[in-house]
Amino acid sequence: MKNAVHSVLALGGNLGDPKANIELAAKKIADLKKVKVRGLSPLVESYAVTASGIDETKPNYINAVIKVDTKLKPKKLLKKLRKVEADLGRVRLERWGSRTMDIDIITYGEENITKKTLTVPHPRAYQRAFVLVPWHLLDADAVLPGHGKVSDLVKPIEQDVWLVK
Ligand code: A4P
Ligand code: MG
Repeated sequence: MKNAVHSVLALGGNLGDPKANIELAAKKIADLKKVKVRGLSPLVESYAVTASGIDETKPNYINAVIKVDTKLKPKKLLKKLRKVEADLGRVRLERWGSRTMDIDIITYGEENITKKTLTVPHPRAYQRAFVLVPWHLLDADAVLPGHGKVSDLVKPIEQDVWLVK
């Protein structure tokens, strides 16, 4: 795709069949117009991070990262991703609550976006093993704008997630 922007998306869920949901979401993203999927990471599992910390009583999450090239503007991309979340049965109950599918925009080219509805790079990505580890597995040279090499960022936290068999 000519003049497309490279973007990294993070997917995760802990309700229903999260593994199947990630694969379904990846298919739906691949079907979006003006979006070309460049790669899907291995799937990783981790304990739920909630507003009050790690909660092992909640179902574990499965997470993955997708690289895309897109000609959609950031807000349009977000809107389409929200539609994919909704198609997969996502209901918004509480912030950081359990969900069938969450799709976050981690990076959009080198852009810094600080709008009410969209902050890119994702403000918590730099400290989240469930984003950084799959991203690193997909792209060993990845850089998170403002935070540096993903290979350095994963080191202190990589034990927080494990590969899905
Ligand atoms: N929004 C702003 N910036 C972005 C962005 N870069 N990408 C806005 C996507 N959305 C963005 O999101 C709330 C609002 O954020 C949206 O309306 C959008 O306009 P949401 O998906 O409704 O709510 P959320 O996911 O609960 O909030 P948020 O802030 O995205 O949560 P996080 O930080 O993504 O955390 N534990 C494990 N193990 N694995 C997980 O994947 N995920 C979360 C969600 C918590 N615990 C987890 C996991
Ligand atoms: Mg979200």
